[in-house]
Amino acid sequence: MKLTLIKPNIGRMEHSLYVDEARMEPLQLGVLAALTPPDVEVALYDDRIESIPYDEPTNLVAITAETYTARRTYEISAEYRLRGILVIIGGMQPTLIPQEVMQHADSIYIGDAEFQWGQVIEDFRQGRMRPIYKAGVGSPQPGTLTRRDIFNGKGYLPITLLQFSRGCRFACNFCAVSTYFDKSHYCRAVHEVVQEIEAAEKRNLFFVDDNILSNFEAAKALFRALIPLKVKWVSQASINFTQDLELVDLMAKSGCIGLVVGFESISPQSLRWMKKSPNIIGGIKNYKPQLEIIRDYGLQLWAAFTLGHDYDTKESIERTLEFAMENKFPLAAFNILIPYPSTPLYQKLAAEGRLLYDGAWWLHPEYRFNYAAFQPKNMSAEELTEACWHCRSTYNTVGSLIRRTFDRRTNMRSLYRLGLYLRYSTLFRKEVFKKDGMRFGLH
Ligand code: B12
Ligand code: SF4
Repeated sequence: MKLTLIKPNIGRMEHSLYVDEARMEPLQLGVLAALTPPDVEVALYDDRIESIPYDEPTNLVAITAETYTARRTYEISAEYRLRGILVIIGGMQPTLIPQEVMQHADSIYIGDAEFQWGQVIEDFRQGRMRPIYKAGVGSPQPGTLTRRDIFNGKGYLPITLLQFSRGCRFACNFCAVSTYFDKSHYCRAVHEVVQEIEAAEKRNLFFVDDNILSNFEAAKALFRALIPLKVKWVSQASINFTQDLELVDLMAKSGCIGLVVGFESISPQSLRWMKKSPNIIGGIKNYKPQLEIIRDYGLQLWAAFTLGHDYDTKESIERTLEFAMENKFPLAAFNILIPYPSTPLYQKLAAEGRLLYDGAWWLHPEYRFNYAAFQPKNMSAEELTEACWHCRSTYNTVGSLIRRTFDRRTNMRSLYRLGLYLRYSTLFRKEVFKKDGMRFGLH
């Protein structure tokens, strides 16, 4: 039996194809391959880099789908089904909105692969694959090491993706992760993480945890185990971690060089509106002392903002940009607030009749990457789109990148740090300009 795994691209630029230059290993497909019985031949095709050989013989196709890649996923699925090959779609999108995905696949998989993927393969072999597999969510990869040989030769960034935990205990109203994991956080056995690192060839790690510091004590146990491995790692976390200096110290000692941190907004009203509780604990005036702690430890931040909440105005968005410039975050993402299906934000905007593009913006032919998909409270949708673009483009001018370079406590801390900053800030700058206004799907 042969199984073909597919990672879809988002789409294409207006006048040419889009090649993602910041592409990383698709970890979920490495996990799926590892959970597949060893007698099954596995092939991986990454639509972000290569053409999909639809006519190459295969028995079953498994596609991983997010909301942004849904449209392209359905195009790929249609091609295979036209050739009589069964397609199963799993991941974020079928878990958030199964009724839509079901229309585009022979079978859909809801939840984490760990729980029922073995059953799917068995059912396929018996010729009785079910239309829906409803699995749960839980700890990452119990007893399973990611299969990384399928990533060979694809030209991914030289960084190993892995997970210590999944989900997050907080309940931000816009967060698809909070909906997927129902506000829960699940950790993997520390010794299995260590095993995974020892098996990987590279020592630069990206823990793709949704919030690696959701549980302080669990995180400390991980960091203690990482110290002797002498790795360098980045991950994602909520800002409240600065409350526990032992945690910050262990993090730095274990090789943490940077984090994606969701600041989202500098307005207390907006933070309350979106239920971003980790940022409200102790009050927003804390950003300044919190940032001092982070800088003392030399952590290079990728600050993430979401713009368009009900208390946001054009002026508050401008102030957010100024806040980011003042703090010289090595990277900053100015994301337009996006109503992902089934999130509390989506339901609220739908109830208020404020969704644009007929609600399913991700499928609408007129929708483009980084466009506002709802009617904001204090400006028009076009003004919000424009304000976010203004932040993104201003933050990423060459002059702005140069000004941020000379930060003694972060980028200039060592040659290694400087190299990282120069490499990734220029790479992501390029992506920012390329992706804006991208079409979804290829056709
Ligand atoms: C790492 C990551 C990235 C990396 C990309 C890594 C890469 N490989 O290229 C970077 C930082 C570049 C990135 C970029 C973006 N990301 Co991102 N990213 C993630 C993150 C944190 C982890 C994904 C991951 O690898 N998880 C580990 C694997 C093992 O878990 P998994 O994907 O959940 O898969 C499990 C199950 O879902 C299931 N499963 C998955 N697929 C399949 C398929 C089958 C057949 C089966 C049976 C099961 C199955 O089994 C797996 C194992 O249990 C997720 C959060 C999340 N929890 O998903 C966000 C997330 C996927 N990203 C998101 C977004 C919005 C983006 C961006 C669009 C951001 C932006 N504005 O530019 C971009 C572009 C994404 C794209 N498709 O091109 C959103 C998507 C929301 C949605 N509703 O779809 C998420 C959910 C974050 C969030 N908080 O909302 N991202
Ligand atoms: S803290 Fe981050 S991961 Fe957790 S619910 Fe909020 S946005 Fe989602």
